[in-house]
Amino acid sequence: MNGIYILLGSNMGNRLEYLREAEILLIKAGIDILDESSIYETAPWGNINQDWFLNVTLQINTSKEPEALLSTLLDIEQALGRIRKEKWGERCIDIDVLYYHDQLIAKENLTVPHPGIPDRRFTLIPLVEMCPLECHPKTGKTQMQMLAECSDELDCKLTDYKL
Ligand code: PH2
Ligand code: MG
Ligand code: MG
Repeated sequence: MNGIYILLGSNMGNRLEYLREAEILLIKAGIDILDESSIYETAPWGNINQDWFLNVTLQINTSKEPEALLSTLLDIEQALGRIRKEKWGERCIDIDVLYYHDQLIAKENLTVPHPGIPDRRFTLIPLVEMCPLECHPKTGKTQMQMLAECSDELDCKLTDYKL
């Protein structure tokens, strides 16, 4: 995997506005946005009793190490008013680190690559759009291969929304 990829998700309130605000705060924090996927409207994974999400993946550049990047992302979630209730519960904004180049990190608060990638179409579909042939640093599988093998069948609809 060549690059740093993050996933933004929102399923509360004005979802598109939350994604846009998050992007503005990322830039304000000194994080460069190199590329972005389309925005997808996605069925809730894990806890189906909640509203659909908007999801988008960004390729970023930053001099921050993974832990410092995570802490910036959590600050941005907080600034946008995220309140953590239950695991996989509804959220106005969630920002996850998917890949940090080929780094493998297994810490209590941070696992990279994100362990959910192979099981989630809402993550794999935008990744395939951006970097289909980049390999997962642990399994060596391309994003395309993972999508082909993914058993998740939840809807992931391309939208015309723009950040
Ligand atoms: N995030 C989750 C749990 N479920 N479902 C969709 N469609 N999109 C998400 O971003 C998402 C989810 C945990 O962070
Ligand atoms: Mg998440
Ligand atoms: Mg998160």
